[in-house]
Amino acid sequence: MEPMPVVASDAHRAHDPPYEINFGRAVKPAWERAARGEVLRAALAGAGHPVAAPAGHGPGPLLAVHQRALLDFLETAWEEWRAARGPDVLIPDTFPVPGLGRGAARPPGGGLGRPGWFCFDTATPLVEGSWAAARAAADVALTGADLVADGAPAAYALCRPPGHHAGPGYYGGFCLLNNAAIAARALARLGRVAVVDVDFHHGNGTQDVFWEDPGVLYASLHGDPAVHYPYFTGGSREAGAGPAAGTTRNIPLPDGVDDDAYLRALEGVAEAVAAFAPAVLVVSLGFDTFAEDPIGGFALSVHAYPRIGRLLAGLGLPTLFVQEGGYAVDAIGACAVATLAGFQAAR
Ligand code: SP5
Ligand code: ZN
Repeated sequence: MEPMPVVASDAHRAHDPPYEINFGRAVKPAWERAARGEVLRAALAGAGHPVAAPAGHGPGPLLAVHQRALLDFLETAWEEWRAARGPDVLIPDTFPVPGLGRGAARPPGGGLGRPGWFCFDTATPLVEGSWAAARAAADVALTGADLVADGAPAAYALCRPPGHHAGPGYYGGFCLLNNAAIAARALARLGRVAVVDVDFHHGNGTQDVFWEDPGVLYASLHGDPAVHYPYFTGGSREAGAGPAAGTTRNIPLPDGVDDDAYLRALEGVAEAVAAFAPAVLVVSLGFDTFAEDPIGGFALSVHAYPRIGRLLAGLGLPTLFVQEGGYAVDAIGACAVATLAGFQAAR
């Protein structure tokens, strides 16, 4: 079998914020840094995966997921911020919590106050190259989706910045555009789509995008939001709404879960996917489940990843892997290679 194709762009390198803010403290270097993309690419290329550049897909597929106001903001944010004499890292100063400003008819006009309307945390800094990187990451996911739609059994989209925390009208959680959601919407032309999210964190953005979409199943295993980011979403009672009630599945897991416990939970997700009978599978693939990850709370060993790949391959679906988190920079290359190897060995 031919090694799974990888899609990657160099544009991610220009999104390399010097720090982020966690709990009021500067984290330097930022967890989500350019080295992650370089490490993943080198490991996959070294393992024999062919690496292709993305094709531009224009704004259409982005607008199928995100509000124009968010896209316009992200495109112009840097220029506006600098024109208003903002410092060399764009992090919001003020957030409009319910009761403060959301009742206003529109976001504040250009300037230093605007970012808080669109961004929901302090850990997602923008720098000059962030928009170009985010656009390229979405194109990477869309190009991977095209490969799968054109008959490849599977493809891996090396997206950076990641995407699953970005929602229709907001960004945060290191994510600017929701690459997996954008790809899943594009793949909906093939029929029903399942999105399985194995990043350590709940993909609040992806859940939000598909909350009322009965054609897309969103299923996520993640650290308990009672104690982990993004805190406000990912509870097991959140299941979708209207015609899509039941097409969102959240399985929070306790800290310290090991390979066997995790794989058992993923087996349950696979059963839900099979019951949904999708035409295609999108995997939001994070390696922050790894025991040594600096911000995750699980205890997976490297041996979990080929098992995850094998289990997902067992669904027998055309599959697009979309890279999300994973911050143990020395380990994520091996995790990625192992996941894809496990998947391919089972096919
Ligand atoms: C895509 C993705 O994985 N986004 C995650 C965003 C998490 N941002 C907040 C990080 C908070 C770090 N808390 C550190 C706890 C260390 N024990
Ligand atoms: Zn994560």
